[in-house]
Amino acid sequence: QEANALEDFVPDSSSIALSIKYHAEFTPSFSPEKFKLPKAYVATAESVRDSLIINWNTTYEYHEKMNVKQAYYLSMEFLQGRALLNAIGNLELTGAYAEALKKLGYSLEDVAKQEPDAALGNGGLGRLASCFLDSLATLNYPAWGYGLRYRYGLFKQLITKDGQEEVAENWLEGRWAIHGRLTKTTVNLRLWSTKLSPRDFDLHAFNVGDHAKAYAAMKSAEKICYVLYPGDESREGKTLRLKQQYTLCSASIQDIIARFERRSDGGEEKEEGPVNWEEFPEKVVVQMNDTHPTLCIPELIRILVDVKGLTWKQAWNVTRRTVAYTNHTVLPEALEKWSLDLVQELLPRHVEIIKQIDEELIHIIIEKYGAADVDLLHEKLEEMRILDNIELPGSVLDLLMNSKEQVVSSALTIESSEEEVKKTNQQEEDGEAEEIEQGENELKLFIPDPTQPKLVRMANLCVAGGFSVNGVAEIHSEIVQNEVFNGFYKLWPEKFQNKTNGVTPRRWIRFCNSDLSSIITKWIGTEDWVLDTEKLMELRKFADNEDLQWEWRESKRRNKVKVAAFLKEKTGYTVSPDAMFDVQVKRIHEYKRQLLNILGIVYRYKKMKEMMEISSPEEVRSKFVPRVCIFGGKAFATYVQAKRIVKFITDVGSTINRDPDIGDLLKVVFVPDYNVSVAEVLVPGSELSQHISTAGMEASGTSNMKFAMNGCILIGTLDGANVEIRQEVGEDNFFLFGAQAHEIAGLRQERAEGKFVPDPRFEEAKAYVRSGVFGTYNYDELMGSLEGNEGYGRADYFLVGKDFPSYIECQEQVDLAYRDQKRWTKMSILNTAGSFKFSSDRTIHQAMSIVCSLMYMLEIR
Ligand code: 26R
Repeated sequence: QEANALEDFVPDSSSIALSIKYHAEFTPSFSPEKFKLPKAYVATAESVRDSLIINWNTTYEYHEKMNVKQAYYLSMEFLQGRALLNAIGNLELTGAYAEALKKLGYSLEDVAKQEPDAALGNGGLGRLASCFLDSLATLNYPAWGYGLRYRYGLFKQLITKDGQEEVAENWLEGRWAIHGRLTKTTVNLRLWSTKLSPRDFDLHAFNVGDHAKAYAAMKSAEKICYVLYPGDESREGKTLRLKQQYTLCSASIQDIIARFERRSDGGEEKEEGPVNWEEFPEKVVVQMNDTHPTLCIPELIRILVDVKGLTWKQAWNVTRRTVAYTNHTVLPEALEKWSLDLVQELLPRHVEIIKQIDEELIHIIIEKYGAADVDLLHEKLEEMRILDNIELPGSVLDLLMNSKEQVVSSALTIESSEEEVKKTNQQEEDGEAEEIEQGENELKLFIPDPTQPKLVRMANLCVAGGFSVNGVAEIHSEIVQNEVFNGFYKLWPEKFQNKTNGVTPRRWIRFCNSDLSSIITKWIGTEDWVLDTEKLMELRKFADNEDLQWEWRESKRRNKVKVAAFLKEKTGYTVSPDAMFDVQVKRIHEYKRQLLNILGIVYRYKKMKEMMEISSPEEVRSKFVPRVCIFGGKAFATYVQAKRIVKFITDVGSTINRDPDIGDLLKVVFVPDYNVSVAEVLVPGSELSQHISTAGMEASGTSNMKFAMNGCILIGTLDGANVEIRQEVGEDNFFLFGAQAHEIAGLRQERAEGKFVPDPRFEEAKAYVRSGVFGTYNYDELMGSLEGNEGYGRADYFLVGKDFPSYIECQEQVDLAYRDQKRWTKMSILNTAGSFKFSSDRTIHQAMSIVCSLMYMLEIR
């Protein structure tokens, strides 16, 4: 009741100012002398936290009382970014906080900038998890997030003369409640960390002075959660990663089970009695964000069988109805496979369980394909088994032998029943023996290859152990069903589905682009679009309206001015807000083809220089639209080729940006340390954004959605969510180029056969790089990878050369469209209007209504 009384209390700016002052004085960790910015931030955050906790408790108590089905999102990554503005925005207290801080002599914006990003993730997969939590809270779904509380999140990226350098960054302790907009539902993100249990602390060693020994155990426990995704090249690295995954799974599953047990036997109206485990899947759904939390499956079975006393069959059935799997990549090198030896060493009981699941799966496969065609069966088992390169279990071998004998003896029975065929018993026996010998030979097919490692294929375990498998965009889900997991799709078509990704319109328009948001609200006539993005479609009818167009352009320009100031601060480069802002920000990866972008720029630069030799500056200006080309993104610390790309981009930038002939016509800027907060500045101020992966390789992409929402026009291939974005915003409002997914295999084949004839413009760009215009760094390796020289196996595997001509021609179309500012602004408005589908609210609604049809939404108001 106390909570309820507090619940109705809406703070105003005076009470907020009081609460901030209170925390500035009484929150430990600060001496009460001066009330400086960092302290203002902590005090403000503490005050916001008070509001969140009230709602959080209310939410939790309500869910407990109603005993609703609860969704658990398990993820090794959550890329939260900053929390403060998001939290007060969702509480609808932004104005009040701004005013309160003003009374205390601060600007909310400056205070908010004190907060370091919580970068507990690498990129798309982690950011998606955070957007989903926002939508779950906003839509009143009973949900929890589970992750790890890494001491060091993603490294901080420095750009030096040698390219990227990584530094560890210690983010401050965060405040972890995610509040839904206009609702009291507050979703908890529970982040586990590890420490030594006091009973394991070697007090004796400590007392006799062996401090090192006493501390070693502490360190060994704590280090599990020190760093996000440590390099897994070394055995040490791999072991640590596996321990991290197991920590997440075991802690979360134990927590989930405890809550289920408490809810099913607690409460006054409920009957006391044994826990009904059959009910577990009606109260719990565990969504695994990629395969990283796969150990949930054997862990749940382990606890149900070993601790709760269920039979194998019961536990397996409960598990199969509880967990679901989202696939986020089809790149073979990113599909997780663990060495069986390593898992055996760390988790022997789980290996027993995995072997049993593998055995169940083998029987299902045999049932489907029969044992008669041994080659077919072998092929299917190779493709679908969870254990790779591991002998068949005894029961399966017996079954295969028996079925061989049955096939043989039934053939013999038919033969002998035919009167014409007269064979002696001896002959028959000979024949039978021969056949069985042949059967044994065939069974040799199944003997493992001792030169190859024994592996556990986590994705196969997820598909076999879960009730649902989904891809993250239509084209990606097609590839999942028809290629990567086709064997499973034929077995269980009903398991497979698509859930096109989305992003939260709160953080990604309303809060990061309040300028454009007010314009949208003004023209639509309501702010409801923040909760119901379909309303954005209403902008379509004003796309040609000159007043809206003018407001729209002015708003974009104000955001560009902010970007220009930001670039100046971070890189020292001065750029003109009158130029087109052309952006590619995402992890640096060969398949994302930052190389295609930068080679396009190289080519453009060369053409400008050539034209300057023979034409007037006016003529050059009339041919090329001035552009600021912005790059950002981190390369995985040990990914050599990606790091070369970073170095190359910065080298091209330093040559072009210093070229006095070029001036504002072209600038190339690499923004260091791209993260969520940097994106919140860049996205609103971008005009063209690049999503140019080799078709079929980008599962979805999510920044493409953020850019489109903010009125940025996309240039891209038919890949991932680009396909659906183009469909929604209209073909005329998307710059499309490049080969399509279904052509890629054939094109690679062609290349391998030496049939590919490169476009002279591509050759020209590469030769220009090699001529040394961009400095003395040796670019042979980088350019060579596009040609397939010796030592670099996969000749232009990502088909940069193939798509280069259509890319630069498409860029000419971009220039043409930009010159006509009316046309461009209309395209921009239509991008925002057409982006309604890409709200994570839509994704979450689709997922929750199918995955948990038994769950009801709870409105806590
Ligand atoms: C385990 C290790 C090998 C590993 C591989 C891959 C760890 C992390 C990843 C990240 C992958 C799975 C990822 O981030 N995928 C991205 O997911 C986004 C959200 O669905 C997509 O938008 C994006 O296209 C995809 O690359």
